[in-house]
Amino acid sequence: MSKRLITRRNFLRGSGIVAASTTLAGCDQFDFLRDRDGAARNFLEGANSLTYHAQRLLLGRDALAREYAESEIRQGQRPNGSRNPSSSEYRTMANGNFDSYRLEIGGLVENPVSFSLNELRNMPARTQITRHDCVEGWSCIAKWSGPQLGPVLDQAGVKPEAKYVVFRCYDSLGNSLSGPNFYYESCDLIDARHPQTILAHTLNDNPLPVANGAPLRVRIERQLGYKMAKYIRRIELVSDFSDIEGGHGGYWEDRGYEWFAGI
Ligand SMILES: Nc1nc2c(c(=O)[nH]1)N[C@H]1C(S)=C(S)[C@@H](COP(=O)(O)O)O[C@H]1N2
Ligand SMILES: [Mo]
Repeated sequence: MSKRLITRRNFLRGSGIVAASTTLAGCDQFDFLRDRDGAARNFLEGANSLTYHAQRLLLGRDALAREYAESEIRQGQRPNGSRNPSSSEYRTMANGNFDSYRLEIGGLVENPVSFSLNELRNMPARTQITRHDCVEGWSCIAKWSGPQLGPVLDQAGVKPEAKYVVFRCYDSLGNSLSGPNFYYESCDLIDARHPQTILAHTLNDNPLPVANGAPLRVRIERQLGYKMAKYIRRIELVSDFSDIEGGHGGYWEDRGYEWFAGI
């Protein structure tokens, strides 16, 4: 079958899901999705698990995202979403050049651990030039470096019952009655252990800027931009994310985006 294998878009066209994904492309067209029990939402959730299983089947677990040449980096990584978290905890840390930063790893692990930025910088790193695709319809090619997530998780010892990796961030987008809506994301252990899934501390050969998620953000190269949590505070291994925040596995997922945003 090789290259004539069904592309995602053709597959979706064939299954009649394209109309729905097109609506999803514009962020301001989201309001109807806030109704959790709406027919549209149930339809999309059905489509989500369909694309998840179909893509896992079509792509296989190890398919690599395309990597580019240095000459294809045309501009800096365009910042999107939060660009400058305002919490005093984050501000203090940023003012001190992130010396006090510690990445915590907890949840379903044998030994909860934490790492300083120096420790993370001294771990063996992977460098990759990849294309970031935002759901809003723009792309950017950039060079990212940092340790692969898999070996970092292994230092904590992932328990067999763990299924998902949750990234908890320092920034919040708006507030609800229970306080700030902190950004968070999640992926399964297949994506977490994918060779191109890295905890990036370096962007285009410089320390990751605040606008792009300093001091640490994840790259999950076969997924859309919103999966790539910036400003990571803590990583949690879980067996289920239904009791975390809105229960859909991510800040944007709680507001209607697909959890599996494979590209
Ligand atoms: N913590 C956090 N991570 C985030 C976001 C955000 O607002 N907060 N925005 C997401 C979206 S929609 C995109 S496209 C990318 C943008 O990354 P960039 O600013 O490096 O381009 O980060 C993603 N990760
Ligand atoms: Mo995005």
